Amino acid sequence: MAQTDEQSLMHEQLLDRDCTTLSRHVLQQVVKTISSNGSLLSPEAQDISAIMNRLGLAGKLIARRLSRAGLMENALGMTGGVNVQGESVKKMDVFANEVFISVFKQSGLVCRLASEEMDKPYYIPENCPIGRYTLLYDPIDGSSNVDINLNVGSIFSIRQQQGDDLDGEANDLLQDGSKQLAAGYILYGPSTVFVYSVGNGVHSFVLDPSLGEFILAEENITIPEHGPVYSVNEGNFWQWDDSIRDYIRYVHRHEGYTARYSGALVGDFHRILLQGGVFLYPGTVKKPEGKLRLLYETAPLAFLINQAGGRASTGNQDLMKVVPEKLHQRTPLVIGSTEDVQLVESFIQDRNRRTSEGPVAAR
Ligand code: P6P
Repeated sequence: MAQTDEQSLMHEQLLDRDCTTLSRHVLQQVVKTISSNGSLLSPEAQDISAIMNRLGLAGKLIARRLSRAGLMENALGMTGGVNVQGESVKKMDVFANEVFISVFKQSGLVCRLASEEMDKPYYIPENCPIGRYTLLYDPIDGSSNVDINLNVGSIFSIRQQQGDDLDGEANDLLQDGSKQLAAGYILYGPSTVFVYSVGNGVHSFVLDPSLGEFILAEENITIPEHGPVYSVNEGNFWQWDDSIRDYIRYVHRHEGYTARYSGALVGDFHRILLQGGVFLYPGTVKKPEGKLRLLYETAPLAFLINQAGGRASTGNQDLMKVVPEKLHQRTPLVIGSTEDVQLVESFIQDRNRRTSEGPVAAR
């Protein structure tokens, strides 16, 4: 039976959507970014698109392993080792870390990789004369969720090498978040979602396993000004500053707030990006600088949230302005809807003010 015009239009639209793959979209975006603010020099536009495509391949390889891990020998559980963070290393952490390294070998794109799982940056010498890019990444964020089949993610940030790094210390990476060319994450959940920005909006893609392609799901994602969710590990309540406790008491006592916390930053962030609200990982007595790492966790997410119209801070400072002193530096994190982040900051500023004014004189 002949298709109606409406049916053929719908099929054409569906086909066009299925053809909006990650690599095609990134190329369109980086061309737009060049024309808007010239943040990417035209010869590098193709590079960023190719790098993003390789990151998509890494995501597919990790998603495939995660989907079968429960049936495979030696895929789950601990390695018995401890990483540079002092955290127990899971077999999936090691696998995912190696995936990112492998997809960039012979790519001619990425010269250095800096990872949560490696004390020092990993160099791919054959790429260095050609590709001046550094990939900073957390290969599996939230790995405590892996063995119980809950969502985990990978977080990435792309920077351009500055200078010749002759001492192999990659000290040129110790710059603020504005030096990021691109950032994003891969969320391994009921579906595998790839979210990225090259400085021209935030865009999400869903992996279509039947095509083996990430297909555009949502363009120019904008976070709501305010949302009901606050996402924090309240088990740390007694380790927080009074200002954070004051904020938590406020949301406990006021209508319209609900707690959601998965133990995996990428999933908690993704919920807030789409529905609004705030994620917090404040400093604690044991970790005054917080737990999350700046260069490959909080700075990439700050890049994204700014592109989505939200806000990210340490509680006291715009997170994109933090200059790290070391590769694995940690920062406190308050990130999400502008109104909700500013509410948290207001409790911190109020406490700072009262502390600076000293004890109230007896009247
Ligand atoms: P806690 C996972 O280990 C992680 O780095 C983030 O993904 C997550 O948000 C946080 O740590 C959870 O830490 O101390 O609440 O278990």
